[in-house]
Amino acid sequence: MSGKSSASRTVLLTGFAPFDGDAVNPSGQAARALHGRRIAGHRVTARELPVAFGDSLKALRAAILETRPAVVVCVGLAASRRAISLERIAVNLDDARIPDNAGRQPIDVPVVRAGPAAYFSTLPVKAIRAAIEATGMPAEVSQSAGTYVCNHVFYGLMHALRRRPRVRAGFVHVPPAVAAGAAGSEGLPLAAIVDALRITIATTLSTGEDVRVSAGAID
Ligand code: PCA
Repeated sequence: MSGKSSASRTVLLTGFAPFDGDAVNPSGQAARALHGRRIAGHRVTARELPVAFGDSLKALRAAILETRPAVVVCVGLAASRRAISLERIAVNLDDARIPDNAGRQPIDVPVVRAGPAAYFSTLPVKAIRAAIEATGMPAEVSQSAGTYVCNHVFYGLMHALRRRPRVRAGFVHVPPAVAAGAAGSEGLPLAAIVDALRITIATTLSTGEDVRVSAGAID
């Protein structure tokens, strides 16, 4: 391909600012660590999103327009999880347990009025899980990104790209970052989280169809 139709070589990687009283957010730190890195012939552009309903999506949409990415991976912290969580489903629901950083706390409202109930990730989540596990790190496919700002961003991302199926996109929740060498019960070292995100991007760029062990859909 050439000229205007040439495929984008940018991977947009977003993390979040700290929230809920924390001083740091490993999702933003890990994204920043990969900014400018080349992965499988693509260049990573990292952005930090505010932990705010509405504003987070405005920032994400502006970054998509600006960078015209081939792949978008949004990342957030899930404080209670201990594995890299490849999110499969974004649901059209904001239901905030705590106020966001702007003081807003939407309860039981859709992310997008009259939008579909849910979108699926278009990242190859099973192949990514296998690739991360092969390095000895814990990884899982998750069926819920919650109903807070992370799910809001995930749903808004998939909605924004609904007519651009060739731009692969999805969401990854990461556990808290712990001191190097302390992997285990409390979380993962930041370097391991960074490596898991690098593997997520590399696997997406090298995988066409996701791993499937059986087919059984009902028409
Ligand atoms: N985690 C929150 C929002 C920002 C973040 O890093 C969530 O899981 O919704």
